[in-house]
Amino acid sequence: METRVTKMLGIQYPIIQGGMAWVAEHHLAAAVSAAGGLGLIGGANAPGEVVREEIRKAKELTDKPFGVNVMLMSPYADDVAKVVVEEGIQVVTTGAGNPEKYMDLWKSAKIKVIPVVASVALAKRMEKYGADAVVAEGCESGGHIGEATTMTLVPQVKDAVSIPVIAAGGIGDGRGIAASFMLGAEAVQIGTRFVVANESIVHENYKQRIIKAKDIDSAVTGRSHGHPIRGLRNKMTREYLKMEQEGKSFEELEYLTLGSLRRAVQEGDVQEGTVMAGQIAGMIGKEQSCKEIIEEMMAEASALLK
Ligand code: TUI
Repeated sequence: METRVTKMLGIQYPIIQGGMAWVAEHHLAAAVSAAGGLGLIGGANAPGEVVREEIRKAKELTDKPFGVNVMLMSPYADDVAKVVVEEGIQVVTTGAGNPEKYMDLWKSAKIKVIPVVASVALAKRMEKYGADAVVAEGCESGGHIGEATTMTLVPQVKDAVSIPVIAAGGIGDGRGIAASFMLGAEAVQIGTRFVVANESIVHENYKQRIIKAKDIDSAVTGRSHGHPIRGLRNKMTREYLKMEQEGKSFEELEYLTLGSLRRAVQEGDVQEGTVMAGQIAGMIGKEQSCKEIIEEMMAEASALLK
């Protein structure tokens, strides 16, 4: 399944890993890249120097290319944008905003720039500003999401741009990959399934919460203040949604979630922490290595696309 994306990135399989905050650290990124996909280190809200360390540790684990996701709402986004250039990173994805102001810097460093978009408008704008591909991410995804579903967004983005489109949101097996290709994608971005990978450092409670999740177990918090986040239902999401209904302010809601993703990922507090995950969690049934995940998905997809 060679596509413009596999050729551009020098990867064996058309699979890129989501740049998940707190989850996408060097072990996971290196394992996905070593298995023939494109691993990513998630910059999230981390300072530039922390991201630099992660990049260096990933380089020790694999010779294969890997990328960095720059989370544009981070107060450290400017620093991370420079660190990726200094560390010779060849692929950058961006999320939760418009990366226009970094395009010149990255393009002059010959970095492949792949913004994650949730609308046709941003996809077109990114192409105009020199993006090499876009990830069209539907609202089935975990974490910060837009409004459109993957099924509706991917073909509309495909029709609107000439650069390759990578599908994301709700993809967790070979059927999802095959379906994405039918919609015009030339690769997929996978998040939730890699959260439960053996190489993922998230707390076992977090992995088990995903493994036990059912189809309708996720909820979207933050719609009232324009920053919707999808995660698995728990005490935190119930309280958050109740406070949103009561019209509580952004500050009060923010206070509730301060550090809550870290608490779930590192301490395993899956009741009061934030368990970001996509709607496909209901289909994910076991922990496997990144290599097993990728090879199983590719075998299924290849058989369907024959
Ligand atoms: O970025 C993501 N997913 C994320 S980022 C994240 S960390 C975080 N934590 C707390 C609050 C906010 C973020 C967790 N999950 N996915 C890519 C993505 N980007 N989804 C949607 C968007 C997006 C939305 C609106 C991109 C651009 C945009 O508008 C930009 C503009 O200026 O038009």
